[in-house]
Amino acid sequence: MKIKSIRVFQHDLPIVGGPYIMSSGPIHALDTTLVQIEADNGVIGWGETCPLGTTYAPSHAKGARAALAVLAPGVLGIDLARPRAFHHRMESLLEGHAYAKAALDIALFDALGKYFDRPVADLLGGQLTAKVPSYYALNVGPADAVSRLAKDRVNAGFGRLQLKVGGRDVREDIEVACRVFEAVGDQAQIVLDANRSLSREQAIFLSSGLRDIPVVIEQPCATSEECIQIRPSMNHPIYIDETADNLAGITHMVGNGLVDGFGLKVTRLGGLQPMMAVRDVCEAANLPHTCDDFWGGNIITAACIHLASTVDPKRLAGVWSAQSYLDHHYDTRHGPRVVDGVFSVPQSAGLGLDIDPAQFGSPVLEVS
Ligand code: 0XW
Ligand code: MG
Repeated sequence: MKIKSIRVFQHDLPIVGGPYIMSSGPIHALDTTLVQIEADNGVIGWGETCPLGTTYAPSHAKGARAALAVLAPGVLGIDLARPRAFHHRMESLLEGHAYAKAALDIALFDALGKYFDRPVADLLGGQLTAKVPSYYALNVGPADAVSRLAKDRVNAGFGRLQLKVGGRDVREDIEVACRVFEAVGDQAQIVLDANRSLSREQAIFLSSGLRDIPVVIEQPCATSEECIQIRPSMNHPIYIDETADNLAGITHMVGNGLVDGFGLKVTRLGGLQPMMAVRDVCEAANLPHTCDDFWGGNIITAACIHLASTVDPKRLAGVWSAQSYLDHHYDTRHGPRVVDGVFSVPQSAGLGLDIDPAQFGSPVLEVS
């Protein structure tokens, strides 16, 4: 089953009910990239990558499409049934750009699942659960509004809330976290995600101000080293997200007991194939982690759900999806939807999506 052709599409994702506000400021719209792989037996697979703007991480939408223009011609003819050989070929073509390679990786697994008539989860070791918990990210905002939304989201079934903090006086973040805890108490796990924005001093001050409240603090500082340095001074578990960007670094942190968990993004790590290794390293050390991504539509969300279903539920910290900020599904019938705070794991072949490429207009790249 060899790759016969690859088409790449650009697609705008306006944020409804937005903007999405993190410590780095408001985000009003995103630019996603979709990849369609067609095999010589006619099987079609879809992938996606959607960086979070141009400054959140070393990735951006035009960079993804530029990388795919280098990769696509070089992977034609590759056997889709050999994901490791596929990744080796991509590594021989382009250094880095994991977030772009991930789109091809996800399309490979979608096609492979369709060929074998099995859900992608079964290609990742097999699902352990039929449903996976989602979690809700609350914008940086005033205590009244954030605590009200927190209560509403818990009432909607979310068991985990991610409070965006940073980018303002830390005392405001402490106030908001206290009010959210008052509003939801032990009905939800509360995570404070600074998205790298705090100094070590600010992070220690934040944790000290919340010493009596059971929260997780995610990526408080810009580097893993800073987060590791302050961890002994913190009153709360520390998760690493943005700087958990390669297997070797993650293995080092896990093997040396330097972190308490991870916010993991499938495309940041290069796709589902490398994410299986990260999942298994976390499992070996009994470390919790999410199965997330930067942003994206049905394809990215489905990929995260399939992977999450193969994670031991005791260690799955949740699946975040941008879907609640989007005004459309790529597949209106099968597009993943959160119901009572959980996603159902697709049981049909591949990612479980039936996507009409016409919705994305003409491809920006087509190789065969
Ligand atoms: C909440 N997310 C998974 C979505 C946004 O991309 C940020 C990210 C995070 O946890 O940092
Ligand atoms: Mg995070």
